[in-house]
Amino acid sequence: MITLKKFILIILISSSCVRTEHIDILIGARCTNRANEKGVCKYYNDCLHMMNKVNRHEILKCNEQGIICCIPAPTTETNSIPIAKEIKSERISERKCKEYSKSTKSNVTVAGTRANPQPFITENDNCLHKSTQLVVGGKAAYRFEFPHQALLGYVKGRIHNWICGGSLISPKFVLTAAHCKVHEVEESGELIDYKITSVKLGMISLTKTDRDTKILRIAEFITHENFDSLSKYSDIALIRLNRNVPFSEKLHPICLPTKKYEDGQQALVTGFGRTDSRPNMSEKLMKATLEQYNHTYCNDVYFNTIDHDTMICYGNASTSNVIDSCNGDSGGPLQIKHDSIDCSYIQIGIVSFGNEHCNIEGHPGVYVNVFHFIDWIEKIVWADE
Ligand code: 4AZ
Repeated sequence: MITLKKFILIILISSSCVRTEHIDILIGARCTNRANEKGVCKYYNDCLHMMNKVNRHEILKCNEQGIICCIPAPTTETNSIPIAKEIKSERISERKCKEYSKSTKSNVTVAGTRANPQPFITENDNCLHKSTQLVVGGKAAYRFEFPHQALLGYVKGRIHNWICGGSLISPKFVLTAAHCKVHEVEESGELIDYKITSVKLGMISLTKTDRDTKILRIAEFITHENFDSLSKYSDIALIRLNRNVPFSEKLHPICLPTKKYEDGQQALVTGFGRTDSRPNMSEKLMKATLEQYNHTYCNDVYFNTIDHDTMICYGNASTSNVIDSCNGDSGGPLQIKHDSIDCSYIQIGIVSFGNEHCNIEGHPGVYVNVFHFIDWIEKIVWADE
């Protein structure tokens, strides 16, 4: 529909629209209108969105012959294409996840054939954990199945213990639980603090190492500023390693989540934590499938101490064979297979706490909701990007 005002405007401008050489010089010149908006001199016909200006006095003419100061249309105008708002920019952790997954591929040169003598380069997929099988009960992981799994080492005098878990998330950072900073042990009636000193990667066994196992020193232990050791709120920390870890198909990082997962979501927990009723850590890396418990139920079990945003509860509903994480699994990852990036896992939780007897029926374990802390992680891990 054309309003009377717009009609007058068209007559006014089109009647004086004569193109001469002198006018061509004006076209493209910068101009500023009375509202101090910046534009470019254009023929009225090349700037039709200005038709929407209700007050024609706002339209500044660059000359008297149909050239106006054309102010670019705002992107929020109703007639603009509404895609700009919907384009979701990729998080740095997503970009890094794709980049790191390339370490599981290698380029190989294939010799030419008689019919096609030119050699060509092709990509080899070296992924060592292709299966997406779920695990029934706790089971030993196979070699290189969890290439991001870390073990944290503690020292007191000449005694060295591997106690908490962690996960490699970049060449220099391991994600873990804040409560893993120190390890308290009762010795002859006294509480002794063991200090964290090292990180082990690329291992399948608690104590044995081989040529794929790496032991690194800790440069810095960064505890989340809101960590509360009593409630275990914000039980999340980052370990800065003293050097970069070279990636391969045997050792590469886990990805961070891009969303919060729902009740019933299944995930794998891994660690060297206590199994059955044995008092010691497991010699083998173990894996178990758990599922997300409803928040209200979990909050009831833990006497209203579970924070809905920062904590998630995972357990196993089986009554015959209760599966759980346990002492020593703390700091380790709760993960799922990546649905779109080949050979990658996504870490949705960090083992935080639970019932001290572990496999109690109807008693899920409590995990840090990693998704809630993505901004905090990204700011530290990829600070220079
Ligand atoms: C621990 O002390 C621990 N069942 C970790 C997880 C759970 C219990 C205890 C959850 O490291």
